[in-house]
Amino acid sequence: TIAANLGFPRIGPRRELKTALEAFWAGRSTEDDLRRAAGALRAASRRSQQGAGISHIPSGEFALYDHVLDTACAFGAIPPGYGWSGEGPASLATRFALARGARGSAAEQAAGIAPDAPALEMTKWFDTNYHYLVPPIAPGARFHLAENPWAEAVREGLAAGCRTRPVLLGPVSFLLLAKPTDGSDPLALLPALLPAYAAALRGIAEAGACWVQLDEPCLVTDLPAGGAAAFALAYRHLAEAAPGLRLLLASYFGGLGDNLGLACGLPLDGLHVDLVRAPEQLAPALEALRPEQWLSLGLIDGRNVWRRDLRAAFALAQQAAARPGGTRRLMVAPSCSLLHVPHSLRGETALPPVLRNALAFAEEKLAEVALLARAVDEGEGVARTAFAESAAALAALRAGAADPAVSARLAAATPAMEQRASPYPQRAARQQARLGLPPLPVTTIGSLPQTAEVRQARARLARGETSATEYAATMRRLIAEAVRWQEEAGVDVPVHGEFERNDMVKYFAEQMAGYAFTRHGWVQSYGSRCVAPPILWGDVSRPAPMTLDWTTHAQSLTARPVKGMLTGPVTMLQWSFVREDIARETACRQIALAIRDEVLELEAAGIAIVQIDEPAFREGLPLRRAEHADYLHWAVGCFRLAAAGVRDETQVHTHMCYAEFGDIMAAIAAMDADVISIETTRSRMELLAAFEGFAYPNGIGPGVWDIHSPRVPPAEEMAGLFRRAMRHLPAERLWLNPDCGCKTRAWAEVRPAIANLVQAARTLRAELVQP
Ligand code: THG
Ligand code: ZN
Repeated sequence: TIAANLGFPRIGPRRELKTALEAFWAGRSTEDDLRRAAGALRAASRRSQQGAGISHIPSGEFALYDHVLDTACAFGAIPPGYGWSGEGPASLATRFALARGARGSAAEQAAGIAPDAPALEMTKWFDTNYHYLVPPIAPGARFHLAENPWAEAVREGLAAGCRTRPVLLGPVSFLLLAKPTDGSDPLALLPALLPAYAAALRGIAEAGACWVQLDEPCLVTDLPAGGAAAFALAYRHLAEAAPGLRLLLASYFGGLGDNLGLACGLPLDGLHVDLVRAPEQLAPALEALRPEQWLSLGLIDGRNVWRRDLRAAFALAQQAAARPGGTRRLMVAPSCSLLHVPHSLRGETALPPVLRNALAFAEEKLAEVALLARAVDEGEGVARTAFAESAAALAALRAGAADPAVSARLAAATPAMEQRASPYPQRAARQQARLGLPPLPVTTIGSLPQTAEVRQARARLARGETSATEYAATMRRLIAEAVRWQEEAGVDVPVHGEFERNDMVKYFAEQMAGYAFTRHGWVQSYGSRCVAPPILWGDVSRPAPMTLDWTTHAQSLTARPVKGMLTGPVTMLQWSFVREDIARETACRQIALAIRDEVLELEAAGIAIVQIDEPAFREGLPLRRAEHADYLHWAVGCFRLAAAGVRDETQVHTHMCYAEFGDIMAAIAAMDADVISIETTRSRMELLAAFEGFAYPNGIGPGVWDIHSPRVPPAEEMAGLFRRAMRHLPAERLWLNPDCGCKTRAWAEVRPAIANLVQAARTLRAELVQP
């Protein structure tokens, strides 16, 4: 039985890749320096995996920025304008221009990169928090093997005495993740792509690999028309490409479901299945696989940070070992690549012991994999102590952070608590009577620029270099300056500016019981950007107010209604590593009750508008359509549980970014926020058609300033965009705001942009009176 791995974190135990990339981008290091740093990280990963007892070590899954981008580059799927000659490997300049957009440097110009070449679109990698770059593919695109990074990775490993298993994103998933520029069926390009993949496999075999791993995560989704035929065509072609090379097809992030027969019927040497998310597929997979085929058991969770109950995993492995041929063609592996978990628990010395003992990051997970593989061959005797220890650690965890008051409160929560007192039209009238806002009120999404001063103040507090009193005084001054500026600028609903926050999830998690934080638990989000998700390990409650002081301070300085700013329960859940002893819905409802407490306390203190952000609402959607309704039902319920305790006169806002609302409009309306602000600038208000098509019933602020760009749009441009919105929705329900928070922008951009936004509002209001 082979202990295998599917992919390893790339960012480095201390984010070495981030450091190396950002030094290179800043011109502080050379291409050689960057390549050396990357090579050292790969070498360290190989050593660490060898040390853990893994015999199938992945290679070629490392990427400087993104593996989907690298796949596109290897097969020559590079759009014009980025300085690629059409042959050979794309330069670093080309790759980084694709990833980040042209910077207009002399080096780029010399490399033939158009000064305005935009970054490729970025989107979420299935239901993870990783973002990949979407390769645009022109109609009639031709592919060829422009370089073979997988063969190089095999050679690099062999030179270091390690035969690795290269990992390619499979051709069908690659095409389904790409975006044909003319909107045509991406799978139509498969016949043109397959010869390039075949050439890659031949090169990999020549380099000395025995196995190759082809990742086809699309197999756990609802395939589009022609999907099954595409898989059959692709793998018939690839099986013949390099007869000596063994093909392992990896499915992960869920069960194969209705694609199980398809996957097992392909001419493959092996199939990897995710038995963490879908243990029930083991029996049908064992049934369907041919005796000469290998089965890779994804037994260790690559998506979460918990230690495995090894006896339960071993039971599954034994079930597989009982098949004809027994243990001869078996692999034990994590469920998916370990890209999505932090590197190692070493260094996490500050965690509560009962929590730490129940955790496993990438390195610890590989030790679990190796032990299970050994136990399959040598009998459970070799692992009996470990079995007992893992069970005890998880039991202690469950006992360790339980708070009976929280479960009692949740059990007592009634459906009425998810229901506002009156329907929207009545609430809107009462709110307007209280607030007296002009038509098309102007507001922002909540955060204002995180200047060096703001970040320094927080850092000094964290290092103990300032007292809490001194820090609070700085924050109160910043808030006062921000409120005064918003009044002068003509913002109708000012905010306090969120200077006290870094990450919108971490800030709240730090103030709730039930959460813990790592020191080095970084996970790559995209490129050099990382997040260190908080760990939700116990029952959640809010021991004390979280935002009350800052918000009421801001309100004390102005007669205009200050909007209180909170992060919603679904986003708190989605951007954390979450306990698994209770349902996600239950954990989310606990958070919802904690936020509800804050909402009601803000209301009691006279705050008339509270915004509960849910930027991650859409991304929680399950991969299979059949599971959407259930998720949306409880996610909407959690939002409402957090929001609906207020009186009619209190206005609830929410905010969502990362668009694509078309398919979840009913759920967004069911959240019943009085006002929702959304990102619409980049799609030039096209998104609003969805809101109109659905007849969205409540207030809405379609963003008119794309805060992801340093460009300050003129007032007339914002007004022009907004007039489109006014064609879709009645003016009485419309608000004017940017697309998203302003924390990543500088004051030099925010001041003129907000001035223009207010100017646009004045122009539009005049048109309302005199059309
Ligand atoms: N917070 C959390 N998760 C998230 C987001 C978030 N997941 C999805 C989305 N937003 C990802 N987007 C980003 C954007 C910026 C950064 C990371 C993810 C980022 N990170 C800093 C870095 O890598 O330098 C580190 C931030 C820190 O020090 O905490 O810039 O907003 N939880
Ligand atoms: Zn946003």
